[in-house]
Amino acid sequence: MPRTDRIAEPWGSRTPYGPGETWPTRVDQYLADGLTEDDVDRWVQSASILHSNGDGLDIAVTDGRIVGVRGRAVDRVNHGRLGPKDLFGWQANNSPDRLTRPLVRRDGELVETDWDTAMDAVAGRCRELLQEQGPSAISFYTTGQLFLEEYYTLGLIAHGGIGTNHVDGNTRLCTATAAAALKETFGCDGQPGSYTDVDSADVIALYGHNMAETQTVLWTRVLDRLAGPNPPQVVCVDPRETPVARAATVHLAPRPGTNVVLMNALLHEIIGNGWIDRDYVEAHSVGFDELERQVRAYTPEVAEEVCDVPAGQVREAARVIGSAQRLLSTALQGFYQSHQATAAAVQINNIHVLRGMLGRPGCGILQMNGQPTAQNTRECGADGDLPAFRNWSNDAHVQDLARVWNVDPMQIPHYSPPTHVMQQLRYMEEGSIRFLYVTATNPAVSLPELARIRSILAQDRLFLVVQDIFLSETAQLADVVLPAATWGEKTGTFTNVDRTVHLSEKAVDPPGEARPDLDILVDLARRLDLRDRDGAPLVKWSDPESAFEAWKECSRGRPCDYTGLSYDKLRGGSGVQWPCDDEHPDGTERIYVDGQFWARPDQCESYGRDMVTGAPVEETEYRALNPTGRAVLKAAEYVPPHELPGQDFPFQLITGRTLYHFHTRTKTGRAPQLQDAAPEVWVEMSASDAADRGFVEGDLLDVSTPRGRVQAGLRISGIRPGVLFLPFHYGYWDTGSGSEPGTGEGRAANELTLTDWDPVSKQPIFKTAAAQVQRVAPADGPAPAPTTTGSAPVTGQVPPTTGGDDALAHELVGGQP
Ligand SMILES: Nc1nc2c(c(=O)[nH]1)N[C@H]1C(S)=C(S)[C@@H](COP(=O)(O)OP(=O)(O)OC[C@H]3O[C@@H](n4cnc5c(=O)[nH]c(N)nc54)[C@H](O)[C@@H]3O)O[C@H]1N2
Ligand SMILES: Nc1nc2c(c(=O)[nH]1)N[C@H]1C(S)=C(S)[C@@H](COP(=O)(O)OP(=O)(O)OC[C@H]3O[C@@H](n4cnc5c(=O)[nH]c(N)nc54)[C@H](O)[C@@H]3O)O[C@H]1N2
Ligand SMILES: [Mo]
Repeated sequence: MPRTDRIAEPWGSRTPYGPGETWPTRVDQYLADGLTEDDVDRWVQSASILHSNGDGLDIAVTDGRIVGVRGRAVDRVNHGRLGPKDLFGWQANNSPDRLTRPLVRRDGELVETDWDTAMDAVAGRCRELLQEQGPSAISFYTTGQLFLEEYYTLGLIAHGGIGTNHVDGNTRLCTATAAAALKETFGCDGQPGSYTDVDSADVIALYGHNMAETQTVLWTRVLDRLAGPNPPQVVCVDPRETPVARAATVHLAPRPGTNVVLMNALLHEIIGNGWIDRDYVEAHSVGFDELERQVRAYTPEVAEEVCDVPAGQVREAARVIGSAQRLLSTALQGFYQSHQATAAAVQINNIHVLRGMLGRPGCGILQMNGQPTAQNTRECGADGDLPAFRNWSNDAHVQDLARVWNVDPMQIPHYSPPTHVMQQLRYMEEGSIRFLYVTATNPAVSLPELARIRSILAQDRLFLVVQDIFLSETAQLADVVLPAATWGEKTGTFTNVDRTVHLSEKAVDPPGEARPDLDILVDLARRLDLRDRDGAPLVKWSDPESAFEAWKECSRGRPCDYTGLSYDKLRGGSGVQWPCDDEHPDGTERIYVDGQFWARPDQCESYGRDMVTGAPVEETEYRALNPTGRAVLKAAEYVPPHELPGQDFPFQLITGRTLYHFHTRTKTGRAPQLQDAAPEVWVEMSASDAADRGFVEGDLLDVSTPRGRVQAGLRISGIRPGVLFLPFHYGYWDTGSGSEPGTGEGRAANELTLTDWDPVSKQPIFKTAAAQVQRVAPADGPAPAPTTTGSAPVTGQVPPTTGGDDALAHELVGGQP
């Protein structure tokens, strides 16, 4: 049975296929400690949790412990394949330093306690503040990594029970722009396309999306198309030479923060050359004249000047996109974590509307999600929006939700937009928010400008509750820490980027006294004595399946209709795409097939926003603009980034990811194969910038911005000149030095990032800051950066990244291993 070092070969071996064919099956499997299938007691159905792809997998259980994973051959998403994080990341579940008991702060120290004491402290402080100040004192900050059932319960508690408008998720840092861009163009969140579009696309365009490293299995699908007959052409827009860039037909490497100019120039060419479907535009869109007028000034020469991309390359990319018969586009953080995030992302939608490329095989848009369950955070309203894409500024939608919840409509805050997390932080700084309940996110590493974040979270007057599985950097600042059960230890559902819903079943018991997040939230609602308008308990369920059944009712008749789904229906199969209802009992592969959108004024989730200021559009304006619910072509002019390089800070700093780690590494840092592949922070710089300064591979550099400094080993990579890249995975926590605060200070990229956001989606800017570098010490070896990825070295003798015997995983093409 073939085995592959999946650290050295993250995408595994090729199974080439041609356009319109079915992607062959390849089942990947990894079992720890030399175990074989004969040693496995049970296989339990689930899907992967360390990215948004939703790869179906089964969890191997032996003696009540997780011992490995195997891809599900039947799954529509991965056809059996798994990525390195899927194969090795589950080991964190078994880590000896999991939280096993609740902690409370006594005399400045976190000490172990029992659940009653901890939960009474949380509910008690919440009630006190509600009496003193009301709901405006209370805020919730959640994640894209819990399950649907948990978000729906959290949203109900916060909106329907406590009545606070201060509810958001780390999805604000992640996919707020995906949601915003879909709302702006189509009136509603929800991805038009399907992963199967990869199978038939003739052009695949990736905008600020390093799919090779961040959705490795989806990229494997692209690689298999590239290796087969009649391969698609690939367009990549990224300032770094990522694996995507290396595979591209055309690679545009713009200056960070200039995406809107580039997109407007592409549209200038597409419209100018008449590569548009006039009938489609006429029948199904509004706003063409304004868009045409707006892009008129953005010639390829203007793009060359602003973006520093040769005009000829812009023309070439426009020609490839403009002559595509089946165009698939994806976008992610290179577009979203930017000062004009939504303005840039909607131009991708515009290309599809102009070319009539929607609702047909190969013609998808994937305004990507990043986190595994971010779609559910948004759908269930745990990001502050109202559940099932109801419009908070439409009274009829609020009333309808109040009916579902059996509460007074006035109980549900809808007088102003939900308070996004960056605004919540301001209120905490000013002292009006005094209670923050954090679930499954680590803001002390992942939010921008960490010195400020630490000082906000550490305030005495802020009561901080952290529900996590480890004593994260954030948990260390908490007043109460609640130990959670995680994936594999609890049951629930989640939905990936292409609307595929998976069931993830409990495989093993959680460690110690850790409890599923759903249990903890239900307990909180009970202790707060939250009730509906008839005096019955507000939260009417206590197990995941009943929560799912309640959610189904909330989604009935909405775009994300789940009423045709059940746990039983999700068992054994391959994942089902919403909407799934009486009309579409097996789910729906593509939405908007007939140019019908959820955009009518009485239907839409949002009336939209001004692209430059972010001000909400009034209902009356929207009714005038789009009375019949067509796609809206939104135009946007370019505004330069707010912080530009200058004499003192001559570089532009971008931050992001590497293939082997997930976020703040609480899971991947505890998986030896992944940790060893990228053990420490590094900084990337171009060969010409390094040569100008006399730097060589491995030199220890001090990278600074007006907000802080980080020390990192230099990797000379294929990044464009003038730009630096730092991975953001490395907080204080260090596998070598324990979980003590302070041990790793000066490592986190967010020491350097700025407090600023896109005016439309409110997504913070992680991709442009002005920075400078100095050498601290000469190299004593190459930088600790992988060689297999966007950080591949372009100079020096750097040994290739490998995983050795411990990273050998089975691959069986065509079936079960
Ligand atoms: N291995 C791994 N996979 C993950 C995750 C992880 O932590 N590790 N996290 C998951 C999550 S939550 C997310 S959100 C996704 C993120 O997935 P991606 O968005 O693919 O990852 P990033 O590295 O944040 O950014 C993508 C690219 O944007 C480019 N970029 C930077 N600035 C600009 C710009 O101004 N213009 C353009 N066009 N490009 C720019 C960067 O060079 C980078 O290669 O990944 C998901 N998958
Ligand atoms: N500089 C910079 N900063 C960034 C980004 C960037 O590109 N650059 N990207 C941003 C993006 S896209 C994202 S998504 C964020 C991610 O930022 P975070 O959400 O802060 O990162 P994670 O490390 O995933 O944190 C998740 C936490 O939840 C815990 N956890 C895991 N599973 C469970 C569970 O089942 N229950 C509970 N209760 N806890 C659990 C983990 O131990 C961990 O502490 O970072 C953002 N920050
Ligand atoms: Mo994300």
